[in-house]
Amino acid sequence: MKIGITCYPTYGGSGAVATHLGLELAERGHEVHFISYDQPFRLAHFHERVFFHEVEMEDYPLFKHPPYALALAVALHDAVRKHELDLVHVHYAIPHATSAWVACEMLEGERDLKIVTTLHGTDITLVGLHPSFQAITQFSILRSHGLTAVSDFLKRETVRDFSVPESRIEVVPNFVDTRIYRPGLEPCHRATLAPDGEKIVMHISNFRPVKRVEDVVDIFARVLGEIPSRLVLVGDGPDLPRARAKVEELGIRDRVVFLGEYTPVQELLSCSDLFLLPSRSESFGLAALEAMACGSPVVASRVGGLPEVIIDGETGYLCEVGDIDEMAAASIRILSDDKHGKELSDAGRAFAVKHFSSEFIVPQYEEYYRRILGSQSS
Ligand code: GMT
Repeated sequence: MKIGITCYPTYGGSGAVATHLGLELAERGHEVHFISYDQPFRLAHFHERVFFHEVEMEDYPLFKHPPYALALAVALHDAVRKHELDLVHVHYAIPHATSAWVACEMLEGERDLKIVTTLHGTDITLVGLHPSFQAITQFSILRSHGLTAVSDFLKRETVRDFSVPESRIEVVPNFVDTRIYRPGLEPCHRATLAPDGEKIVMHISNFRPVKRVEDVVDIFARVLGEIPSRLVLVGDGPDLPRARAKVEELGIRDRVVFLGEYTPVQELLSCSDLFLLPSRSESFGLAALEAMACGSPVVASRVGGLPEVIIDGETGYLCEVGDIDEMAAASIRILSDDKHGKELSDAGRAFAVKHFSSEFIVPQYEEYYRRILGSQSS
């Protein structure tokens, strides 16, 4: 198949999943064209069947908000015509599903383009619900020929809040390449991150308010009271200054490593003893899955799709949002008992391999595309 993929190219789960999917599809013989305003952050290597098309934007003094959705529609339209794409798969509904619909309308009578939209999270649970976006989001996702959600939770939310018939949404969970994301990667960075042999507590995100990064610091400070440890914070975003301020306020600056944005996160996760994800909302929690695949137990909030990824008491612990005490107690339980930590680590890795490995999930997308295209050809 010839497939177009549109995603946000920046640090974040939807762009990560879209990129890994494109690369896996190319490995399986498909031709893949990424269409976005920048090269996706995890699209690092050359592949003979992978192409990137940058959306061209014209700046003009009249535009307070440059019309990216229109420029993307034109870029999709051009890519479909030029490369004879069979299908365009957009990740995150806003504005991608709308742009894809416009491109499809522009191609009417010329090419029977199919659109698949994958709903990732706040496009449904937060941004999409805003009065300025709800109607267009509902309209556009209903116009997509195929609609997938990354968790059962997100499917339920979409059915409830956007009146999309249940039968229209296929749940295809996020996935991880468990050959790349695995425990014990060499060279191991443990000695650099925790030179005195401390336990390593990690958090990776785009530091948006939904991630509750101040909770991460608060939980860690309580852990530090009991266990020699270091906190490794990876990523950047609007709440990074808050995290820094909290670290200063608690007087633990020498125990916290701020690494900023770092793409090959598996190199870090494979030496993590505990991953914290105390988010207020999380439709899936890709970072938690990547941590588990690398053998790191996870302590997270019991929200959204996280209970579909983390089995409470078996692969990590789930606690109520904002319950710092409970999250700290769970963290200390894991870090103070190596045998228990190892059990959770092994179980998490096994669960990730069994349910969320790319070999298992990518064929589900392929099969879904074939269904949407109404043919069995490849
Ligand atoms: O929806 C978002 O907030 C953005 C998106 C992203 O690009 O990081 O995150 C969502 O999609 C990820 C990939 O499917 C999920 O793992 C995240 O749980 C989800 N974020 C939220 O629901 C807050």
